[in-house]
Amino acid sequence: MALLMEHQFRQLSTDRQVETRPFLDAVSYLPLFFDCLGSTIFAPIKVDLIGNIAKIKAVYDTNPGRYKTLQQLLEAEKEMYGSEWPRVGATLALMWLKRSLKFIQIFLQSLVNGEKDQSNPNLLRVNLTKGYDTALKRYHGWLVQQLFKAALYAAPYKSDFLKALSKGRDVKEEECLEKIRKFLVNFSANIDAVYDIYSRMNADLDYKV
Ligand code: 0SG
Repeated sequence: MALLMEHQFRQLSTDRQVETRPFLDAVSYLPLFFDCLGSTIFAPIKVDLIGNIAKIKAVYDTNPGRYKTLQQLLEAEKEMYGSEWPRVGATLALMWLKRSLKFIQIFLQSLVNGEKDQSNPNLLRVNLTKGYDTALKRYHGWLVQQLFKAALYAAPYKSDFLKALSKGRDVKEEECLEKIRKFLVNFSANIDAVYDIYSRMNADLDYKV
């Protein structure tokens, strides 16, 4: 759990604007989350996430003043790219990144809510499937959906996952879940705010990969 708690997302102010720099700082630690799933078969997912973050950061670094908030960044790209937008630039990268973040959010929320397979309570499949079905499934074609189903069998036991999140320390399950609950407060608020930007600006696309 140390992994998440050491890199908390910022509390949003009342206008719910997400500042780009702190958002990028916080998400830059999330690829490590996929290391906690143990198997190297999750490496391509980590690479995809790192690519999204690098793309947004590259755009932000060209003009930090102009792109102070994520909404300003999208508005600037909308103007810049015209009819190509939103399937372009940092807007496209953030569209996919937010889905991976939503997957993590729903997975962790399901875990702390105590949802489990009663006959295999130490498995994470119920929680991972809920995250996947909510955040990603509709954007994946048949092949990637089958890959997800296969990857579920490489997922770690809950106890091993929680230990990895705690950087190898033996922490009591309830203590760990309590820290995840705290992490989820700002994390979820940031993700919801990003989803709202895409919804307000009509920037989300519904194609499958
Ligand atoms: C979900 C399957 C899990 C299986 C894991 C093991 C097998 C690995 C096989 C590889 C499949 C990995 C999943 C990656 C899928 C990606 O294709 C999609 C779409 O990616 C976007 O495509 C890029 O992220 C964009 O990058 S950008 O920054 O440059 O903008 C862009 O390239 C875009 C293409 O856009 S287009 O030009 O077509 O408009 N990525 C995702 O679906 C998100 C990551 C999935 C996380 C899944 C978590 C599952 C955890 C499993 C646990 C059991």
